[in-house]
Amino acid sequence: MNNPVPRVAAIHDLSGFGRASLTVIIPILSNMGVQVCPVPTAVLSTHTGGFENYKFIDLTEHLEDYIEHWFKLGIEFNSIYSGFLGSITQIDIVSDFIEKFRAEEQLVVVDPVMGDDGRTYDTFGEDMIRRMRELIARADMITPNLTEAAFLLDENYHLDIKEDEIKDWLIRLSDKGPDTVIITSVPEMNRKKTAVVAFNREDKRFWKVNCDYIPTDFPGTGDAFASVVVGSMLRGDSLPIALDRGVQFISTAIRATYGYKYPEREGIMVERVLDNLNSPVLSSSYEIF
Ligand code: PXL
Repeated sequence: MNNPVPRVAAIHDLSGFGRASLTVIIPILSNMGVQVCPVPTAVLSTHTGGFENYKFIDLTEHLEDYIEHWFKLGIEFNSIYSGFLGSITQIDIVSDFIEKFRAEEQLVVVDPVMGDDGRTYDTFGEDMIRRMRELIARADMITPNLTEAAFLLDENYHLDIKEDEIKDWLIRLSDKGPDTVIITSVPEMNRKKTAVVAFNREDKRFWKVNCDYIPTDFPGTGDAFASVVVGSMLRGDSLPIALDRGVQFISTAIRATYGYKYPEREGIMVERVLDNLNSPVLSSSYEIF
């Protein structure tokens, strides 16, 4: 593909306040030298994590024409990256988008945003989980958190998950289609640490990056993490280096935010740490497990 600046089609909502979805994805990827072309699935006044009575403007009925225009223009994407989706129809639209715009050497990333801490988000029901299981089959890479991985596999979410079990989950998720599976928010050492684990089907290697557990739960961190990984892969980094960059960025952003008495629902102070995206990755971080 002949794009001097790598180009990603980002299929996500735009939540006006609270730092989630497109409001974190665009600055992160732009800062990493990637052109973001949003397919805005919905416009919300805020994200749904901790705000009530938010305004939700569903754009589903407009998406077909929006996407058709891009198709007629012959736009080529180095990556297709989807996240929070509002309905079964939207899951189907992502699936069709992938089919339409599939190209050689392209990275299709599905972040199966469905819930956290063992629960689904307000808008996510059993029928959507079933459809999400089908969508991930079309992806090259998926980035569920531990809760979403459990939903995708119809397993019990539990915090005392052992190494053998998480390896089994990684393999079973990749058996569903994606070459690379990354699971975030995996508790380690009685919750003193949190790990990101990954498996690549091609070389059959398992990777792990640990970070200190901070007792907080900022919305939008999954979007920020997946964006850094996408940006890093598009820059040509290896999978474990992309994981390192993602974890390093999120840890720095959480630390930058946590020190203030700041409402969790407003998310991590991405603006304070964007510069870190272009600093060298710390050595001796990732490990094989
Ligand atoms: O960060 C995930 C996300 C994206 N979009 C909306 C959300 C959430 C999580 O709460 O509510 C609208």
